[in-house]
Amino acid sequence: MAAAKRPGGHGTLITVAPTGAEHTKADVPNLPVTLEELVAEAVACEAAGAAMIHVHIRGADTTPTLDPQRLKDTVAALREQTDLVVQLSTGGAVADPEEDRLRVLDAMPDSASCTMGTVNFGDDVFLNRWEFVVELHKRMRERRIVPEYEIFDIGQLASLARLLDQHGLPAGGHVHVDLVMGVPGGMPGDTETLAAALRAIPAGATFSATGVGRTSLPVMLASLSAGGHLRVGMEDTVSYARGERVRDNAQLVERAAQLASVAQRPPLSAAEVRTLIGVAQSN
Ligand code: KMH
Ligand code: ZN
Repeated sequence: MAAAKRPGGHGTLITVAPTGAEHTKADVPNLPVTLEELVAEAVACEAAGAAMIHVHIRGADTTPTLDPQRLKDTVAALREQTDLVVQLSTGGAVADPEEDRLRVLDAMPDSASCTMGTVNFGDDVFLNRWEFVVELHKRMRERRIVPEYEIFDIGQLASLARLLDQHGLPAGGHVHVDLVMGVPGGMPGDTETLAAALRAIPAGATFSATGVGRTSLPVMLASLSAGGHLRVGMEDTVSYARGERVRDNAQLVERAAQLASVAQRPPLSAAEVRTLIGVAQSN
């Protein structure tokens, strides 16, 4: 865990994942689900220190959708109103068909998630067949979309090594990994597991980490201590502290930015993150 040797070690990439596909608007009334709510949250999160946004969208009925036109409109609105690196989720919701997930790339985001294997996901299964992962990787390369490899369990890092070995580096030539920890069915969200995962991360790769639910803070502190970057947001946690619900996504970004600054690795700007992970600069 040689923090200083990892690219981007001088600053912290903070990604906000504001919505996700799991929480309902009925259960979490402050979850951003309309385009207006999403953009307002994105603007506030950028001001608080976020440089990238991991986006799941919702339909008019507030349930998750991968509607192509809505995705394009979302990318356009976020580009218009913010400088954030726009990352679309290709994970979607657990029941989304592979074809719909692949079609997400036609919205031409800066970045897209690419989960490196199948994992139990609470009572569901988040299915990511090998052939599907390879197809995502290939289509992202063709479109010059920079992947963020989502890792829910340590074995998926072996799959990432196999992918890079068999199919080459992604667009931008840099490998960035996001450890999603604490999902029931995936790897636990604790320091020991993060340290074990880092031993399997490709040389030269950057990584961020996010802890789901109550693992949010331990994972954030562990990642900072290991030279890693951070993802926070209501996709992953809707409680701010014991017995206290999250006010909004900016509240989570503010805390991440404060902790990153305490760690002497203050938030990176969106432009710095574009350079770090190999996304073309915006105009
Ligand atoms: N909603 C989860 C089933 C991703 O965005 O790429 C998958 C997920 C991963 O959130
Ligand atoms: Zn997601």
